[in-house]
Amino acid sequence: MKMTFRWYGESDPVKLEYIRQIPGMYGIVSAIYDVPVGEVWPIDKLQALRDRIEGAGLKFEVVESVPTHEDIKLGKPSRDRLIANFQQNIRNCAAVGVKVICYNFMPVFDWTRTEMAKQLPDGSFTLAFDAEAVAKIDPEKGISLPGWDASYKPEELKALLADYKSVDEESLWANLEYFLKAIIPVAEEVGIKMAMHPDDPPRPIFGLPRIVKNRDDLARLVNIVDSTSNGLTLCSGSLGADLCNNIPSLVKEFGGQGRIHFGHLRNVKVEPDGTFFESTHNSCDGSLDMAAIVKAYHDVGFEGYWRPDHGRMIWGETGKPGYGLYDRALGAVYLNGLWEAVSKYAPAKA
Ligand code: DNO
Ligand code: MN
Repeated sequence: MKMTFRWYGESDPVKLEYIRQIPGMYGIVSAIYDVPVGEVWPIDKLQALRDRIEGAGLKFEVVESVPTHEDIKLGKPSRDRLIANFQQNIRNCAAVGVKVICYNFMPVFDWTRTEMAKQLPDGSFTLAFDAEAVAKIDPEKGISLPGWDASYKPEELKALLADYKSVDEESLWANLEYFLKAIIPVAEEVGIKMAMHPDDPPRPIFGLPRIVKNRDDLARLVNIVDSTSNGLTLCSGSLGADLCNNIPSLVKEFGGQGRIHFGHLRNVKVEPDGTFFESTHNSCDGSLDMAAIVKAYHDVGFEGYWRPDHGRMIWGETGKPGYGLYDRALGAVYLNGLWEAVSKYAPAKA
């Protein structure tokens, strides 16, 4: 297991030099943020990013995310040009030493929350999702969500939602299949492992289809192209927001097949109706047994990358919700501790 940390580039208030000081930190997960979605990331920008990260004593082997243009998910005629650009991005990432690319196939919205700063009894702030509040939102009347309000103009969002009216789960699967059949051979050729991030939360929202929610979806996805380059980012917090998903058994099944390349590790406190908040990483604070998850990774001999996923905002920290330094650093240290314990006392199964 190689521990990594997400970094948003020079504008990120969390400095690379601080990340370097987290014990056991191997590398940085980042992306090119100033190229429009669907366009090619220039190789010199990627080289500069790699050199900056390596200059700080860390590795740059994981990209999160190469965004998937909506026209690819919608199956529009423009997708062929956009897929060719995505293929070029895979090649360019490989050229600078990237090994894993995280991406997702969620229509319109990536992660969805109803609250960006829910205060917990200990005084910290966290991201939360209220299932009832989301059920009450009528997409026809406009969707206002914290974290997404600035992403689309109201009329853009309306047009996009109208486009998705003709896309149900099966047509989204068909569009994914078309995409995977085009990109996975390129990834294989240049030695990149593609790692699909599951839907967050793992349920349809606002009438939009979501297809990467549970064990059967993951199995269908990896079978579309039978290649280790067609793999997963197993996000414990995203999948764990559905209490029916058993994360250790998903790690055993898909990790055992060599299809998990990237683990997002975080904990969530979940109610039966799917309402949840992001807790500390520790098992005692959330609904997930993090020790069991870590042990499952160890049992399958996991050699890929991990990162602590979102953290709470603590110790007076401000900045991008979920992506402060302190709680993610505590998460990394806790996860490294669990890993050391299972490595010493529960040797990997052959
Ligand atoms: C949530 C986060 C996601 C993730 C993207 C990856 O759990 O990890 O926002 O960054 O979905 O494409
Ligand atoms: Mn995640």
